[in-house]
Amino acid sequence: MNTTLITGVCPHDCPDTCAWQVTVDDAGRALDLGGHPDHPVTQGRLCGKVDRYLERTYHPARLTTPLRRVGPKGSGEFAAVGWEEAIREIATRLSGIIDQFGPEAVLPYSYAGTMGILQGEGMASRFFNRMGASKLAYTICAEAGVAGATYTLGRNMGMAPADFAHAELILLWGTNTLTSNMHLWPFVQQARKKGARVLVIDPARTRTARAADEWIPIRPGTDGALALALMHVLVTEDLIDHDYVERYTVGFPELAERAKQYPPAWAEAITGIPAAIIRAIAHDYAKAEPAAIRINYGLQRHAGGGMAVRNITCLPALAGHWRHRGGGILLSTSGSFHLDYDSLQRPDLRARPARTLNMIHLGEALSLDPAHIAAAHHHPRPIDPLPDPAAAGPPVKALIVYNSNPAAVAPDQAAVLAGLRRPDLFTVVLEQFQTDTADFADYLLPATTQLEHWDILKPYGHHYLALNRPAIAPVGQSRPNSAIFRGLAAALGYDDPCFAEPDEAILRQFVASQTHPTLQGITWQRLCDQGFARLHLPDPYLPFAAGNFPTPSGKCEFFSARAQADGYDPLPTWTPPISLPASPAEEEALLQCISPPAHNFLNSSFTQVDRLRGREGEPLLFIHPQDAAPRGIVEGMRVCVGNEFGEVALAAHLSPDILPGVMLTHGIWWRKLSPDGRNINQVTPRGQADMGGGALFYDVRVWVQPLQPA
Ligand SMILES: Nc1nc2c(c(=O)[nH]1)N[C@H]1C(S)=C(S)[C@@H](COP(=O)(O)OP(=O)(O)OC[C@H]3O[C@@H](n4cnc5c(=O)[nH]c(N)nc54)[C@H](O)[C@@H]3O)O[C@H]1N2
Ligand SMILES: Nc1nc2c(c(=O)[nH]1)N[C@H]1C(S)=C(S)[C@@H](COP(=O)(O)OP(=O)(O)OC[C@H]3O[C@@H](n4cnc5c(=O)[nH]c(N)nc54)[C@H](O)[C@@H]3O)O[C@H]1N2
Ligand code: SF4
Ligand SMILES: [Mo]
Repeated sequence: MNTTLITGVCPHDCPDTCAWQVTVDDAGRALDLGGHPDHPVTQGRLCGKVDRYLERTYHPARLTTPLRRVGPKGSGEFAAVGWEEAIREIATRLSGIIDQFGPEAVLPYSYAGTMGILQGEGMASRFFNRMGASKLAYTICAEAGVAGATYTLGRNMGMAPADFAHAELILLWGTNTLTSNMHLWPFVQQARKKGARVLVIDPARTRTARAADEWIPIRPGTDGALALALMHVLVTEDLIDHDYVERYTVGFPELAERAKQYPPAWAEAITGIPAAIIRAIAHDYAKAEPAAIRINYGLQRHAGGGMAVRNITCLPALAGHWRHRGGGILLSTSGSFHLDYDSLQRPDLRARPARTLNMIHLGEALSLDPAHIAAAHHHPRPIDPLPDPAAAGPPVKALIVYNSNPAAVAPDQAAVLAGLRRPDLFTVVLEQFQTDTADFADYLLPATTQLEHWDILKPYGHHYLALNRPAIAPVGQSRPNSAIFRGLAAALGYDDPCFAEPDEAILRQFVASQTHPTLQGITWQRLCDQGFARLHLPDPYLPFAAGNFPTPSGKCEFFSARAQADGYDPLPTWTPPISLPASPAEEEALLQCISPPAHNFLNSSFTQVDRLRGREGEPLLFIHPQDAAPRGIVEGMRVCVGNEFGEVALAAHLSPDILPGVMLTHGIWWRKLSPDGRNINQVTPRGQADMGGGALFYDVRVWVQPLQPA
């Protein structure tokens, strides 16, 4: 039997963006999938989830035909319908809504089911721009931290992952590397072979913490305080790289004064980390030649998440670590890519401005109460006003969901579900599977997987752009998102030639249209030949070794005039989370609840793959024995977790690996695969982080009690 090898790339929302190779037989069936051996970050290995990608692609529950709702809203009862009919009927409904309520009554809702530039916000943006639909602020994951990092560094950019191999000290801070960024780990191990120490700062002793040299347990949402105390020690004990600070930073005198207010003893009371340990970390950090920090988005899902990242990103400049290979910080590499999306997304097709609704306020956005709709308007900074309810715009009458599963992943779940249940809301879902959200669709349209369509992927954990070629024909009647939006555009009479362009041509044109020097030499031909290409950056890449911060001042901004103009303290400061207990009584009654990624799922994707769900078992509550005992909770018991937003049932697992006062459950289970048909986003709150309009997924206060007598 002849087989061919086709190069592609993992589409999932993960910093690693692995290149893969698919083995396809003569009959066009994919037989095997593996990590690309030549990709310097993938290094021939995929994670345990995507190793199973063929099981997902050929899953018996894949959606293979368009479906029209036949049962009540939310029942998930559908009947097959032809593509032509489905597209025609959807276009008719949308036209009616636009005629009556205006195009802003249509809300697209999407996230990173695929991070592809085309199947993500490529053709979809063209379509919604031309329509004039409401815009969506993509805040569900990273925006607080992005804003915080940007005030300090100028862009959300940092070290190359491979350079972690050259560090003497590595702080894995709010990141479960072995679970959510496993391709960084080999570089961490290389550093350790040369003697580096690895500390993990996390409320939980994760598998990464167990594999590291030391676990530094920290109370959720208090990383900003830890960073201030580290700065205090660096400043008061003069562990500063004065030459670096003088040449390449602004605001050091003000920062030094500020940091003096935050001694380790102050931070001990907030973070739970003993002052002596904070002092020791500061000394080790200053002495290392150099030290590297990996922060991930876990630590900014809090009310003070933006400021926490702002504070932490000041550290490498104070100690001068940016000078050296292996020194600095990595939150994301996104800001190193200077891709121009205009020719792809065509903002020029929008005839007039439209409101922007924040995706984490979906529940409020779907309300019919103008006050709630007003509250859903994107207002990322203190200076951004909320509109008067009378000016909030029309109710959302049509919701078009693609690349996301908001019924499971969005906070304030009860409000989201109430919105999705509205009989007058017209909901279209583009999906590969019948997710929790798909159950609420009026039309459910089958989408292709990454094996079946073209795309280009921009990673956020390294510097290699990658091309994905389709390896097999679409399964069943499924179509790429691009084709579905093309069809809807035609049915609505959108006749701009851009709606007729085929996928491959769009991508080819996208590559050709890039002009930024970092993209120099990345051609369509090269992507076709090699599958991936490194940005045109020096090798090794030390972005801030000699300053060159892309801030307004060109320096690392300890003092940020831009932050001040946006309504923030211009200096690093302490912004507490909302979940810290306010009194001893609260401390006794309530726990802080965090719900970080499960090892075997990717957000809510892969929960339907039996083998992976089997490995996770069931939705668990990790609780310290010290917190379990007074509540009468024993191992394996069913417990109820709740607060003013909602309740969810979990199975208790008593563990010393979670800080007392904190509970942890892994996300994100489909509600319908959970014992009580709910998931942890029943308790994640309404409200937003200090910056970027980010979500508060790990800034949650809950009570926990047995569901059954002991
Ligand atoms: N296997 C797997 N991989 C994934 C994902 C997945 O669902 N599964 N999700 C992907 C996505 S969307 C993203 S955004 C990324 C990153 O996703 P992140 O949410 O950053 O996930 P983690 O890297 O697991 O980091 C979270 C870690 O931070 C800890 N943590 C929670 N609150 C705090 C805090 O206040 N302070 C500190 N110091 N630590 C805290 C948690 O216990 C956890 O160990 O991962 C991606 N990779
Ligand atoms: N409690 C809690 N909630 C969280 C988090 C948490 O840590 N705790 N993490 C948050 C974070 S960081 C994120 S990023 C969000 C993630 O939230 P989402 O981006 O919604 O991620 P998924 O749940 O993986 O859903 C993606 C969906 O897209 C579909 N999909 C994939 N590819 C395609 C395609 O090509 N076409 C179409 N039409 N569909 C496709 C998949 O089948 C899947 O159902 O969740 C957030 N929610
Ligand atoms: S999910 Fe992440 S680690 Fe797994 S294959 Fe995709 S990019 Fe690689
Ligand atoms: Mo995310």
